[in-house]
Amino acid sequence: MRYETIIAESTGDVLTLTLNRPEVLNAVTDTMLRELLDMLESAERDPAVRCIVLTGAGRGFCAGQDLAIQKQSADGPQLSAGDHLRQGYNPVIRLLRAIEKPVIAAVNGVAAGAGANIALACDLRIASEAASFVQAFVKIGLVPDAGGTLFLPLLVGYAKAAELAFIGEHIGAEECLRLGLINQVVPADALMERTYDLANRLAALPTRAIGLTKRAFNRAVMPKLNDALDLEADLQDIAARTDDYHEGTAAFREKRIPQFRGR
Ligand code: T3D
Repeated sequence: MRYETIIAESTGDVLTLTLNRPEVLNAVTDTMLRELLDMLESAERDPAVRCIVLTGAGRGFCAGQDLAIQKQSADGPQLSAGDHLRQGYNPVIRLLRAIEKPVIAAVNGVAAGAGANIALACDLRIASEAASFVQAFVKIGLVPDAGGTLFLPLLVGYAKAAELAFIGEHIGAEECLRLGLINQVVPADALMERTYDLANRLAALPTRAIGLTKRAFNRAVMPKLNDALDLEADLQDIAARTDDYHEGTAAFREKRIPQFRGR
């Protein structure tokens, strides 16, 4: 497979996947989802990969779904928001959790919408001081997806998760650390060096045991991940039929403040 939207680089036992659409803060396209899934499947099979790093090119980590393009299935017709999650995002999120190797998100800048939740699906998050997280869904009339309805309350507790998801406020790296959303904050120019210190350290440990530990953590704290992903897709189909969704996405494209009406 020839890759267009992600750069894959291996150094020793560490595979780095860099989301690479910097002009739109690495907003997600169908091609990006297919490529990410393909790369993760290869990494899962490859015994030479013992740790995976996911990061973004340019000043963003990932701005979530690309709001400027139509969503298409491989053979043409436009997909509903729910089918887009079922076919595109959910397999990636499932694999990020199922792959029995440590996965680190090196969050270099803003992580918004599904971009934030892709980072939350990783095992560990190191963020630059320039990073921020935003559950941007509500700003366009959507429901958190890409596992966010499970990862957020699991990591920060219900009250804070409700605040983040209902209001969609931007939160900086230090606040993310305080909340337990991320593991470390480092200076922007030290992000990749500090990430590789950790990645190389992990890759030199008994990674089979680490993978089995991940399996046990998945079973203990997120046994209903599949249910959450399925429900998010069903709910997104409802949300994406509202006037507020059409207003939210139009307002984003027209760079204006949306006028929501609750329907
Ligand atoms: O239907 C389904 O598939 C359901 C699935 C949904 C999954 C989701 O992820 S829904 C959430 C989608 N994401 C968003 O709503 C976030 C939209 N972006 C933003 O709110 C802001 O861009 C950020 C908070 C992320 C960053 O703000 P800022 O001020 O640092 O940057 P900017 O100026 O807004 O963005 C820079 C450029 O990237 C800009 O393009 P321009 O004006 O320079 O030509 C902007 O339009 C573009 N960009 C940013 N995010 C997206 C995007 N273009 C397309 N899609 C984006 N998501």
